[in-house]
Amino acid sequence: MEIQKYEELILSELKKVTEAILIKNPQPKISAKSRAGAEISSLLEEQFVIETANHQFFKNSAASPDGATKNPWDAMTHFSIKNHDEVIWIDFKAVKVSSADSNPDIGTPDKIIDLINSGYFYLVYIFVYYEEMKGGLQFVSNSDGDTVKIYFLKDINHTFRRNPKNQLQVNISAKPEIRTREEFINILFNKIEQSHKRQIEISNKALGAIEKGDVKAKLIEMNNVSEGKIKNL
Ligand SMILES: [Ca+2]
Repeated sequence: MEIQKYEELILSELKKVTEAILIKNPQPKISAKSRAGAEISSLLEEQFVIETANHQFFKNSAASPDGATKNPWDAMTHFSIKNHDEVIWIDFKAVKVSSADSNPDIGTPDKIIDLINSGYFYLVYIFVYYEEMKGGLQFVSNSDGDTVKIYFLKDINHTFRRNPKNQLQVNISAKPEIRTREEFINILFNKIEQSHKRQIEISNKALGAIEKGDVKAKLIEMNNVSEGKIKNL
């Protein structure tokens, strides 16, 4: 099977499942306050398992254990086709429509490296959108008119970056780009390399400033003045 067709099938089936969940839960009883993202994720995880219990392609779906914030996936499933079993890791992203221009962390690159090393490839982001309403929240569509935006990490917009906390980041509105799996491995390692180089540059600059010693000398001078005032009391 052609890889691109295979990927399109996985995404379209995942999208259908997520849309079905949203239709069944248009206004979940979740307060649109600080923990809304985590609570929406829990709802979607649970419902994903239920919705795929007897699915043509998705088997043995699981939701992340309660409170396991370091779990590499929110939900996972096995995409099964012609005796081929593909593990899929799902990361749900609940976006408040009013904050559509943020750059959230989307996970450490170590996750995808582990997944590829174990013989799989597909970490998928599923974005849903919500707005506050009286007594809770409701799912809505984004500015493109989609209630669900879905893409594989492998197809992430090329503007993504790795930050110094070893987290990948991308603008929430950035559109995915189709690339091959190998192209993704290459771009991922370019980004990791660029990130380390930026950090070296920042550190070199800081070391240069320390070497010059002005800041430290100024602090010592200021401290002498302050201490002098105390000593003269
Ligand atoms: Ca998530």
